[in-house]
Amino acid sequence: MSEQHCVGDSIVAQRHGRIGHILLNRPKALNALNLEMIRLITQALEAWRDDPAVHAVVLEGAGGRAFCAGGDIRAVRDWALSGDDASIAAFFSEEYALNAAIAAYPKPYISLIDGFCMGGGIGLSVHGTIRVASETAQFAMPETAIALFPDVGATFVLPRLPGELGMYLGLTGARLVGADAVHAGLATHFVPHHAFAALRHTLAQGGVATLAGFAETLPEFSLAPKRPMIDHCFGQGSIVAIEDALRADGSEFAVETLAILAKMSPSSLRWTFDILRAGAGRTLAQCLEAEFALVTRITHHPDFAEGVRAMVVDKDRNPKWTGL
Ligand code: QUE
Repeated sequence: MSEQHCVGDSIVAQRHGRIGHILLNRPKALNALNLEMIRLITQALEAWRDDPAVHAVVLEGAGGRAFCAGGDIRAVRDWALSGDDASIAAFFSEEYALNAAIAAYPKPYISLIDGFCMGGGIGLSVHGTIRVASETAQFAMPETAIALFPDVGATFVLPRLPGELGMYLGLTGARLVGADAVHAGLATHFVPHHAFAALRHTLAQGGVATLAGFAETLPEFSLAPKRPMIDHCFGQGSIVAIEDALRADGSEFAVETLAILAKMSPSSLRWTFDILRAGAGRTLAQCLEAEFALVTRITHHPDFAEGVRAMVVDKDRNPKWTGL
């Protein structure tokens, strides 16, 4: 692999000592994943798989504000509006293939996560062996706000989080700060942001075992007091039953959660509920296959173009759902 790069590259892949280092490098777009980045990451992982000089892969986001804030959902909307189904299929099939390749990678795959880690960013990190979150990290699967659903293998991961946390996170898009992400199981280590440069250097010199020396005392799980209520309400058998349970609970948190659900695409809530429940009984490969079947169908639903318009393009945050 070439060690050359220019500043405009969307991905910078270089070997530093014993690690292959991948920098997601579209900081102005919060490192949102486009097809070029998906292809370049895939190529770097393939090149390092059988390279004995590379002991582990480390992934980071440029700019400090985001690890990766999602996928290039604007492009997907444009393809949906112009009827370019082939581009939509290429984008999601290659993204999901990368998620599977990360899960199967034969070397330690370490994500160092500062700032936003959402949607596609979760897919790039959560299937790897080690996910280091700093106190600035914010994890979320916010797709129901744009009439998508938690994909990139989240239909495998979310049902395996403690209790009904995954259903809660997937339906509401709630954000978890770094320490909470460790408690929930999306991240594996909590390391302060100021130690990332030293961690990167030490990993390159000493390999993965050096990580243990960087662990910070984990603050308590801020959702711990809410867990019984979340498990009860989000363990119901339908969206209607979840909403009824939240109303019956009546706590401030339940009322806020109802208000969040009321803003999401109603169609999206229903297909998210169904695919998360089904994901509990599927392998990762089966989950990705089911996600691909669903995503290529629902990107044609009018709520998707409208959701991306409201949340990403015009940013008025006021989508007009069809209600179908
Ligand atoms: C819900 C989402 C996404 C979102 C906003 C939501 C999403 C996504 C982006 C995003 C972020 C940064 C970018 C970009 C898109 O925003 O999935 O092009 O530069 O990728 O409310 O699901």
